[in-house]
Amino acid sequence: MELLKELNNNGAFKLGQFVLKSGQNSSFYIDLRTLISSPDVLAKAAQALCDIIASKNLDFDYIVGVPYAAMPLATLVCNILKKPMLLKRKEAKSYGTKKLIEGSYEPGKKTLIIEDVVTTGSSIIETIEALRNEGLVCDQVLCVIDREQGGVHKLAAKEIQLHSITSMSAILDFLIQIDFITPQKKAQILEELRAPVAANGNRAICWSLENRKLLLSKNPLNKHIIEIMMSKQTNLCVAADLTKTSEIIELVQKIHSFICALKLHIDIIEDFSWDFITSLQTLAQEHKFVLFEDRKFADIGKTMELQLNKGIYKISSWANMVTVHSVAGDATISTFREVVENQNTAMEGCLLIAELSTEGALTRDFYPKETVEFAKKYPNFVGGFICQKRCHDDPSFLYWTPGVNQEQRGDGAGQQWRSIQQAVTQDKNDIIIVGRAITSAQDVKAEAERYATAGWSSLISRSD
Ligand code: 5BU
Repeated sequence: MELLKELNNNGAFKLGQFVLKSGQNSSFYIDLRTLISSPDVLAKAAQALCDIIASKNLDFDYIVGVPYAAMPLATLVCNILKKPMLLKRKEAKSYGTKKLIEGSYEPGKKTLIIEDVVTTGSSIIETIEALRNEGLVCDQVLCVIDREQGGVHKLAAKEIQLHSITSMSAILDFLIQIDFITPQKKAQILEELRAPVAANGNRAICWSLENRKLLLSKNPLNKHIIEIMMSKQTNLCVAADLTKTSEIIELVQKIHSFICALKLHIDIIEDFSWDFITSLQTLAQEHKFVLFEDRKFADIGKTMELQLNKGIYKISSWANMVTVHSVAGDATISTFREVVENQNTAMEGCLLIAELSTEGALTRDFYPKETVEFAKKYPNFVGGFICQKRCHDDPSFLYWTPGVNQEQRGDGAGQQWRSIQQAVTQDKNDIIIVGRAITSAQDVKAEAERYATAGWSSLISRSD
């Protein structure tokens, strides 16, 4: 009760219209990110977990927090109980030991798993399977909140016992007691959560930017872009395919209010200089847009790393995002994690090219689908896709599309253009990438405004 009060005071329980990770619509949202921002509440939650360990007499040798949200909690519990911790990586390291589990352990010993919120239990099962593969014994899980959405049964089927401090119904009862919700509201929330989650994504996923932002706490690139899109009301990315730095700066000075991203091909610029990069960065900072280098990386991981960090352009030092071909396989994509996580780079993430806009492109058949599978493995730094039609049903990704021109249909050199209405309303992309239609216009500023207005109105009037 004390902990529920604290969580509530810290804004952990929210009423509104939300889309959950499962795709379910819900009028209630539990935001436990507030835990790490409030040291007192975090400490209280850790103590409550220790109390359960004592009252249930749980016996174990190590503690593992399910990555990432539960790791701080697990650390505090280890500290209180003076027990050693193990770390489970989300993906195996691409270098050195390639281990999934970090820390010293002996096979056959017992591990207690700690989680913040349990929904269906799938991330716990993934963690436990990795630990069991290392020969560790793992059959007890301790969580702060059981959302009562089948987690207990799913875990029991794998011989795992779930213990929780509190549950969805206990939280809703507490919120009724403090007059935050009515009993009718509780019934409605439980009903919403009972709605089945369709594996094929047929359910009505809410695609509004407002809701999508909630899914993005772990993806800095998309969080940044959605914030810009919402505050500037634009889904326009201009492709500045000009060859002189002065032309690009002049272009940006005219169009900055209408764009969420500026896309460059740095290797077509004839008079590249670091002053140019500094000017672009200042403009991007002042007028809120991201710098997007459309480098289309496609090589072994080590070479991509060099191409990102070295050479004349040192792309990762200034570009917030880049494009990557999936053709070289998903292991090479993991290269980007270290670049994105390095504090000294500007990189926030990358887009995978699922489908090119050109006539006869080989990015068809199995290709977009396999590209999506790669992206799903790296949700923290793959922001989404370059595609022609929205290639996946997950609203936490953004779908960027080139090949947009309101007047013309092709450039005679393979490029295929279609209208904004086709690209956003029919093909369900989020961000339009427009080059020559704007850069070659008589009145560049007016044209950028026209594309931004039409793009945004198509996006916000789309229901899915
Ligand atoms: P356009 O002038 O609107 O055709 O410019 C489109 C830009 O998008 C240009 O910079 C291309 O390099 C880029 N592009 C594309 O057109 N098609 C693709 O499939 C990919 C990138 Br990926």
